[in-house]
Amino acid sequence: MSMNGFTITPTTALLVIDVQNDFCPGGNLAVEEGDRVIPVINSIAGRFPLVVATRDWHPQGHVSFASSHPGKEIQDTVRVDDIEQILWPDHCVQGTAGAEFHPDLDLRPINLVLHKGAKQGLDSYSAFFENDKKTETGLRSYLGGLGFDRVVVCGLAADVCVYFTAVDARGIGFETAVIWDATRGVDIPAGSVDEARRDMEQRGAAIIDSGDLTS
Ligand code: VGL
Ligand code: ZN
Repeated sequence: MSMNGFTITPTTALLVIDVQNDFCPGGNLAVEEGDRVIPVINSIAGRFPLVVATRDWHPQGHVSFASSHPGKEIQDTVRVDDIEQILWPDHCVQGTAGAEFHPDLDLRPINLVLHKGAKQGLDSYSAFFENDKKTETGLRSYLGGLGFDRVVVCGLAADVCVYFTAVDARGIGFETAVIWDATRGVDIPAGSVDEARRDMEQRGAAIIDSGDLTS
């Protein structure tokens, strides 16, 4: 339970992060209970005036794949262009079934689908900035151009892409909430989800439940 609420105003967008087969049970980078976020997201998306969904969208041989770094294993880290990169199993490869949205996600309320992580040598956890923290995805301009100044973040994973999206949203001045019952985390190392939650709160993101959204 949270004690917070968050109002869906005419300038509040929903950001649905990476609800893709590879992050759900049975996928290549499965998040425990990842599919449990879907009914929650489906039940709230229609209440928002704007919905943006992201897809992690990596080329084969992507810098974030352990398989691209001979001798390295999953969860090892490498430094590439001065950026610390955690290594993952091959996941969300462009055009594969694992990169598709989970079939239960209702696509009808989605206004924009943003593909991220498509550069061979640069990962993108956040929906706003690639992992160099400089290269924009275009989402800031898209939302700002339409007059949106508030975002509600949900999806996968709580301690990776949801986390970095919420942190960047705060960093560029968006009023921000994260829907805790509409996210699940990787939680490697154990405790990462709690730590991400605390850090998002400290940066001024509201951590709420879907039931706390008011219109
Ligand atoms: C993600 C690990 C690697 C995510 C993406 O969507 O949270 N996690 N790539
Ligand atoms: Zn990825």
